[in-house]
Amino acid sequence: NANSYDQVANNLNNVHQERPGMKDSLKIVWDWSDFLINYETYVMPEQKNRRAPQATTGEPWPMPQYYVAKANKVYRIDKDKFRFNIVKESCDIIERAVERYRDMIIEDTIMDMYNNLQHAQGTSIRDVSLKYNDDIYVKAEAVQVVNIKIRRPCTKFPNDQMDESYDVFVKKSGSYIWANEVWGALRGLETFSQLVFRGTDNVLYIKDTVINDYPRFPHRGIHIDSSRHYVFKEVIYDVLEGMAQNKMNVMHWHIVDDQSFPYQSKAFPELSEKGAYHPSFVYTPEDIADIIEYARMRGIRVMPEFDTPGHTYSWGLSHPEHMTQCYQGAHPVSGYLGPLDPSKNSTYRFLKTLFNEVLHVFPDQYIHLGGDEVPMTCWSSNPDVLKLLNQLNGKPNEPINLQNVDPYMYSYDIRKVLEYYEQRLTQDIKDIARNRKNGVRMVMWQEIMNNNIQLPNDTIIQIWQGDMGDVQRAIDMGYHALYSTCWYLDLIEYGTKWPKYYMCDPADTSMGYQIDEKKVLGGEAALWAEYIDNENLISTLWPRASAPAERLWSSKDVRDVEAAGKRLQEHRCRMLSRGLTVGQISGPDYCLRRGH
Ligand code: CP6
Repeated sequence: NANSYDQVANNLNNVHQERPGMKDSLKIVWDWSDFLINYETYVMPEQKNRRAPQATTGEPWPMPQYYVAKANKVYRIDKDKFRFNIVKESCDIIERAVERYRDMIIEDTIMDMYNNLQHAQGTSIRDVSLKYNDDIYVKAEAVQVVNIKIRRPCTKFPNDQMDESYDVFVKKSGSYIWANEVWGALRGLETFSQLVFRGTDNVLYIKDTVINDYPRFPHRGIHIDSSRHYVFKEVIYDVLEGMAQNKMNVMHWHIVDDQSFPYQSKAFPELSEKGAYHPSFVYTPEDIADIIEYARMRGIRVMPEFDTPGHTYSWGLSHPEHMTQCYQGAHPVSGYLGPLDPSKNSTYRFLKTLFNEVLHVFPDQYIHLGGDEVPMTCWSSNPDVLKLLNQLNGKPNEPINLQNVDPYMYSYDIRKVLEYYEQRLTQDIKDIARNRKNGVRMVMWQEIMNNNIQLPNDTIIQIWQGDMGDVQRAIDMGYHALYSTCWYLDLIEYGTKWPKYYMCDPADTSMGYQIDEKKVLGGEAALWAEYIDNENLISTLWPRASAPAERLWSSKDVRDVEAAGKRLQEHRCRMLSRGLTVGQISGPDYCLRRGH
């Protein structure tokens, strides 16, 4: 095997030298010949009972709705001649997308190196993947041009009505991606790029394929939290790129919370001046515009969350006057400010100005208003709030009792105050949004429903603690629902957990609830960031979030964990080879595309 060893070492050196603009320091670190020797001498003999490695077979994730691929009919892709041809309805989104996908398909040098490496080992990998470059396949003419036809002119921003359906044909007579809208063309490009695989002869192949595909749910989200730890813009880009590779389409951005206020406001700059962890740990309007643009290019919406009236400690650092003063009996507790103060008109004026700005900075129709975990004990200790409560009950002159106030045992139900607050806030936001093109739709955490609060019917309730019973309840109250309970990805445990995420269904009827699937907009995988920062965000999110991604996109009856596992393994390796530092989810394994 000495020959092929030398050949590989040479190849590696060539790749190494050819990389333009490579820093000198990297050249030293990338001493591949050393790596080869180590790999052969020490690593390989020690690996016992290895699993059969997964060949790269060009299987898509998430599984398309209709998918026929002929494993015995494979076309070659000629790297030098391969191109996408936009037949019609072009725009910046599709033009830039074909460049990205062309690069992903043909310029994956890291993948080359490892495939060469593995090939030279003469291990079982060879046996698995050799079948893709032997004569058992009909190698028809090379696929050189993929024609993209979009039926309607591009719209600028993705939205909750966007048409993400597409068809892909890979045929001897030609290859096509057809879509009604540019959003479908993006999904089709992603799928096409996933169909391409690399044989051990280092040639790119694609199977003869017909796909007709569309999402099961319109809302397939990732929730990130930039308050508990500040998330760098570059890491948010990686979140978005990972979402594109998993056909997810809403980034729910929990931008501020108790711990920090990194949103830089024009109207109230003091919010981040006092509330951010550090003057540089802020999102300027330009940063936010960059992130929205990066997302738009991938057909991803950016839905901001400004969680009120609870979870607002960091707001109080610059605006204590809008916070509720908590009391102990008749006495204010110094230094203990609670949620926003619902009893003052100035609070609502402040919020109106802030949300007016936010609705300009974030063009998406949806805004998340939080409403979770409101410490109503503080409210029911405060005389002004209790006066408001008496008013709400039509007894403005009733005396208030500041001794022994139990929030749920006071003469009137303190939850009325939350209802008043949310009704007034949502009305204000509707007013602000009257001169917006598509108005506004508001999303709130499930406490709004738990507290039996009546809001406009187009409100969306996000279930994070409950099960299908709660989904059903939200629907019964007239709302739409989003499901997240089973996809709290920051709750990490030892072992292979993705099947649990995978089997969870946001419109599960097996428990006897006849959920109306049209009322379930979809779901979100939530990555709360108390224990997440820039170092582990991507590796905790991906590929774990790939499980909900397939659940939300693919047909309800795609539920075979074992079959999914094989595709997921390839998908994980693919994300890795495309530069995302994805984590481990299924025990000992390795990728053909990188030394992992
Ligand atoms: N922050 C905010 C949080 C959580 C919520 N809201 C949360 C609660 C429980 C778990 C994870 C996260 N950290 N603002 C609840 C929606 Cl397990």
